Amino acid sequence: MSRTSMRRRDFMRFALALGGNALLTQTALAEKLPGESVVGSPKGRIGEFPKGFLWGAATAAYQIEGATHVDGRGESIWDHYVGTPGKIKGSANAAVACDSYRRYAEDVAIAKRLGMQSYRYSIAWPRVQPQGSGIVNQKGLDYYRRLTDALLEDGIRPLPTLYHWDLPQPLEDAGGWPERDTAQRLADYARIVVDALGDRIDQWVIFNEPYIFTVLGYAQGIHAPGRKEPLAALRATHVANLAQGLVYRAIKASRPRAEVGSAYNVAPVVPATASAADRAAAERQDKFGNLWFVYPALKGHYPAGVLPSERQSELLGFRSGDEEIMRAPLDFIGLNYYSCSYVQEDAQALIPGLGTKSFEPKKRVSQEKTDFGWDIYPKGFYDIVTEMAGHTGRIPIEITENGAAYNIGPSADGGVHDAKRIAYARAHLLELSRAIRNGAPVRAYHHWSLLDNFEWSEGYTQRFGLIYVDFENGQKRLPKDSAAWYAKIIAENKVV
Ligand code: IFM
Repeated sequence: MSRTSMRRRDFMRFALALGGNALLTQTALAEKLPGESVVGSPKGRIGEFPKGFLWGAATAAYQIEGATHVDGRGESIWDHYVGTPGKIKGSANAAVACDSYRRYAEDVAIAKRLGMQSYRYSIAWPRVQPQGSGIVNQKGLDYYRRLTDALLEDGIRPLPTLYHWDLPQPLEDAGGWPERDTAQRLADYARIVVDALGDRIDQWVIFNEPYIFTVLGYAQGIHAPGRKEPLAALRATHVANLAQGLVYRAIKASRPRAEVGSAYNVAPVVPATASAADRAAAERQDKFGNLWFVYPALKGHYPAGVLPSERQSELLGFRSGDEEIMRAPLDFIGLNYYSCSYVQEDAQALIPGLGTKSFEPKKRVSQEKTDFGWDIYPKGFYDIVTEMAGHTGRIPIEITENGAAYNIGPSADGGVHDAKRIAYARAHLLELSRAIRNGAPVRAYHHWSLLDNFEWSEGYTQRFGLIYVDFENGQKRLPKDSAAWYAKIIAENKVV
């Protein structure tokens, strides 16, 4: 690494440690502010963010890189799944996606131009370990080193996620996430990555949305690997929790000073009707959807009242000693917020959240929807960040994703006028600033996403990017109006 980038990296570390109360790590807090609670910006005005707040954007390897058969990358469950007819809209695949494996320098340059201070990306396990165990593919590690160094050169904090859903297919062939051994495989891979790149990365995210890849992948069957096995899904949630603890310790063993977090999809849960049964279902779903991967890490146990207590161990495949394995005293918590979720009691399902019965809520929180059909509910952002901070206390929070799909293309004047995305982000940032003012220790915000990209089962039909990507014409990038607007927010550290 060049001396310049070292200096910039030291600066980023300094900024993270000293940029305001909300940026202090737990250790720093213990040293510097005994007994004082972490607060965001109690005196700030709504719409203003604390000094040192980090602004950035997020992406994920499978959604942007392409090059799925290049430089020794192995097959992932998503490569396998997209090959199954009828699974992905438009029969799309991610073989090229945004072509970021080749164009990463251009993407980093865009992030820099917009003034971003943090970039969340993910590392593809099958690029690093094509079989999911054993042989390491040096070319894969080299790619992430190049990407990370490009960010550091531009003074942007690298925030890699170790697992954003691309399980190596050989591990699925051996049972996948319901299989206990997968937890140790992830920890081994994490150790390889952190040993290789830990000299230049200070913060690591273990998982992206463990609820989604276990429940949608193994119970609902609408994400890879496409299994509809609710009991296997429950076991998968437990194995993911074991993995979270093992990976936490693998990272700390390699780099004791690294900060380790995980990114959770969170949503206020709204009962489909006012009936007692639906309200009880919503309460259970709040614990399952929002806390199922947080409690094991921070407290060493599952939230009570989700599974029947006398059957919980059997249903999860929980063994004595697992309490300690799952523990991961995370240094920061990542939250991804898009909308609320609705829940109806489902007598057929073990947990309402594992059910697949469709229903229409009696009353929606909002009549306005994004192009994906998700209710626009900015107040839910305030509510859930506040609720989660109530559970996680003084641990710093990073918003690891927030954004909206609006499928707006270039106009005749050549611009992409996505005023709707600006309105969505503005309303959500105002609510976030309110949550910070109310004491939530939030230190960073990452917009999802930097680029339009491969939106999983939706293929390329949902555009979340600040940058338009022309998938028909060589993946050309075109900044949308929202990109210019976001650059102003970053420059002024407040909502404009
Ligand atoms: O694209 C996804 C991302 O991979 C995980 N969080 C939600 C985004 C929008 O659906």
